[in-house]
Order: sequence, then structure tokens, then C-alpha cells
Amino acid sequence: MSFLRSLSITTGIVSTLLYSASGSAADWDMPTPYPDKTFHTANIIEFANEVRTTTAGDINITVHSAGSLIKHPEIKNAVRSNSVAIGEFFLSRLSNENAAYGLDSLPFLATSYEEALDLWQAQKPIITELLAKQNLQPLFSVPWPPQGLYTKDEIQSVDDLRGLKFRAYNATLEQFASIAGASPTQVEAPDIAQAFSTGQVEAMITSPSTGANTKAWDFVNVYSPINAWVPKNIVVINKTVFDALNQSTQTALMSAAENAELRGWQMSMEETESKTTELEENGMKVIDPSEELITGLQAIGSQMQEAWNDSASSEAKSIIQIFKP
Ligand code: PCA
Repeated sequence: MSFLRSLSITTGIVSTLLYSASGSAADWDMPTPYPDKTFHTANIIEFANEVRTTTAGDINITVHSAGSLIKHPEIKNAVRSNSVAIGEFFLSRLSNENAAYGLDSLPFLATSYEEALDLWQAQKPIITELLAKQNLQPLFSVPWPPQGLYTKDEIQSVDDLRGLKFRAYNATLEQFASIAGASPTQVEAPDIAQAFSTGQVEAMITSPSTGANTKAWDFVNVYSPINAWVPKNIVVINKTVFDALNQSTQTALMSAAENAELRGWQMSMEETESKTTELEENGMKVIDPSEELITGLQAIGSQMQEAWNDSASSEAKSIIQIFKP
């Protein structure tokens, strides 16, 4: 895909450089929110391996997946305070700090990988500045496959969502579900299966990746690829830690980050198809959303975008201007 070429241009041309050892080896614990089976986690493990190799063992990253070391809501602050040097989180979780972080989760703003990449290119310089104020530096960001709807029964229109106990993963999705008349509850990805099996929730919007990895067929029957947004994870490093590294270590880290970003986008695109097939192979009905359902969901999206316009920060608005001039 040609837009992936533009991604590799954005992230920089990866160069092979001679590494000069710093003489001081560092062991970094890296908390991540999602389970090992998740492609984001696999990608991060590859990133850690590459960093270990290209720094000749100077930087040794140990990945602690599924919120096992630090719970998802705490990961950003743990890196900020340097309890850990590096970590991953779901970018739009920070939308309560500044709407600039949440644009990739606004319904129907950017719905394809091409649009998601345009949005990321518009977001990146601005959120890099915002994160620097918290002593954080972005290393790479990777999208989930477009988000779809998981339900027990076929959904014909927004009305059918009314009253459903709905699993949410951020404030924007909670708002979307509430406007649709559903009852949202925040549940972290590693807890999804339990939340369904105990009846805490009965429907959700997430990627085919998270659906297949949580064996959604055990608790719902229908998957509708509404493809309403393409949200991203981000990996950040504590800026003081980064700035203290010698030049060749910094370069090795940034090269590995560029490779991870490119590889991650490719993995994500591949999973969109392969994980949807896995849902089908395990007995789920994959049903394209009806015209009526999409129109109803888009109306909710428009309503949210209008409300967003009234309250968004100047940084968020400038991203929109670059993304949609
Ligand atoms: N999976 C994660 C975030 C978005 C996605 O596709 C989750 O459901 O928590």
C-alpha cells in the first residue's frame, strides 16, 4: 500500500550505524496493558529484542504485559514519575487531559487506515509537544484494527442497542454507548471474558483482534464491522532517561521505534482480516451493518463531533485543521 511508504518517510529512513557502547547497562521494566497474544504486545517484544541487540545488551527491556506490573490507568504516570523508564497505553485514555489525545477515538472522524495515518501525522508533532510538558517522549504509535460491534443478537438499528450492558474502554466510547441508550461499564481488555461470563456486560465495541483473543464466540453470536474509528496505542519513554543516554544509544532506540511503528501498522492491517476470519471460523455471524444502523450511529457521531467542537482545546482544533483543511 502506497500510504505505508509515506509512513516510512514520516518515521524516517532507518540507518545502520555503528554502536558505541555506553559502558553502563540499564535494565528497564516496561508495563503494557494488553495480554501476550495481542499483536501490539508481540510487536513490543520484538522492539525490546531489537533494542537489546542493537545496543549490544546496554538496554535490556523486560515487558510486563496485561497490566501485570502496573495497571493500565497508572502506566502513563508511572513513566512520568520514572517509576518505570518506558511503557505503553491506549492514547485516547488521555483525552480528559487534552482533546488532542482523543481524536482517533471520535466516532466516524477517521475510519480507514489511510485516514488514521493522516490523523497520526497531524497529531504527532502536537502531542509530542504536549507530552514533553509531562517529561514524556513518544517512541511509536500503532493502531488497532477498525472497531466493530459484538452482540448476542443481530442489531438492525440504534434502537436495538437500548438497555444493553455495554463494555467500554474509554470516556468517548462510554459517551457513544450512553447516547445510543446502552449502559456502559469500563472494563480493561484482560477482564473482558470475566465481565461477560458474570453478566456484567453483554455487548461491546472493539477490534476483531481483541474479540478473537477473548474468544468472543463464548459469549456473543454476532460481529458487525461498523469500522467507526481506528484508535491507537502509544509507547512513551521518560524524557530525562532518554536525554541521559549517549548519542548512539538514542539512535539505536529511535531506529528500533521506527521499525516497530512500521511493523505494527502492517500487523494491524493483517489482523483486520485474519481475526475477522477467526471469529467466523469459531461460529460467529459476521454481518455487515444495515444502512439504518450505520445512519443512526453516524448521527450519534455527528452529535459528538459538534459537542467536541464546542469544548476542544486549541491544540486539538489545530490537529483537525491539518487533518481536514
Ligand atoms: N482493543 C482494546 C482497545 C481497542 C481494541 O481494539 C480493547 O478492547 O481494550
